[in-house]
Amino acid sequence: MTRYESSWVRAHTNIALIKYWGKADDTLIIPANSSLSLTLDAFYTDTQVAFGDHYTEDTLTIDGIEQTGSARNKAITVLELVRKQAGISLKACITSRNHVPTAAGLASSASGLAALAGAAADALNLDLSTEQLTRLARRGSGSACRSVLGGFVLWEKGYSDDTSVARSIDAADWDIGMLFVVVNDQQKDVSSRIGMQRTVDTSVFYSAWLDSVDKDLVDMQQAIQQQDVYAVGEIAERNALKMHATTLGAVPPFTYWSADSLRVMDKVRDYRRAGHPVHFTMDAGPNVKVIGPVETLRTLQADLTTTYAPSQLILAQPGPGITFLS
Ligand code: 2P0
Repeated sequence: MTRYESSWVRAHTNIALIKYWGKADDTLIIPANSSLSLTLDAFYTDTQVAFGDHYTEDTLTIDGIEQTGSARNKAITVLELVRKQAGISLKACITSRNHVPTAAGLASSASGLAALAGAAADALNLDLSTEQLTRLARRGSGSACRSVLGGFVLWEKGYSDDTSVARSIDAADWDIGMLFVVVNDQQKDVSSRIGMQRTVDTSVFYSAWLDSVDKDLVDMQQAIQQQDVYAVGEIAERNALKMHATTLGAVPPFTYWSADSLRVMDKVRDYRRAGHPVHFTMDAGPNVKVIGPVETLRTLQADLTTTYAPSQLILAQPGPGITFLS
């Protein structure tokens, strides 16, 4: 019997401060713009992969539930790439555990595909560099390349498979955190993959997004270098609002916001008016992430317990890149 088994590999989720929104190449997952994220400690995925001649098909089990559809397909894309590199055709069994606080609804393809890239390469002893791992993770899901690394991570859009890579730009060992306000833990109606494709193809606002995102990226890098939490939040908020504006110009139009999202945004603005350096960002769903100094976020978290259950308010701090556990 032939069997190659990986270590357990852990990858944390990341939240973009400058969003990835649109692809230049759908197959290679080369983005239309560079993006920048913060890897966080609160949510992660542990994954192990085994390749063996006794497996008749590739399987992906997350928290004991066998997956079909897009989650499995993304995983198979990564498996195909490592099989090709190793020169084998063995099928694989992927076992994943998502460590996401109960009901958070934040299970992310970013941590999942990053952990899978690490584990699949490890199982076949491919000895990839960190940069190569970011490229492999990217092919599974774009944002996954940023979860290979810790702290603040820049995903250079590049112009080819070799040049579209993520790299760490700052360890984030200063006072910045994110408070996740989970207003809804249901599956979203429009997945990010479909949503960004529809926006690129049909939104009259998409060109305005592309025209301004590079400036936001330059400003953000400067704010990070200066460890200026206010500026980081301000630029992230404006960048997120522009990304979300593009969805309203798509055909058919859509939005990831709910009435609850707007209420949380108002609360953050109230806090800001009261002198607290907090801003928000949102992704392809209704949950709001508040950016600010950790103690301020703790106060906001306590305040919001009048409206939300403790399980809906999760405070995260900067987290590490992928780790080999055993
Ligand atoms: C981001 N999002 O930068 C942006 C902001 C959602 C909104 O990356 O098609 O799941 O697998 O490359 O990585 C989510 O998109 O999409 C995402 P694919 P992915 O975080």
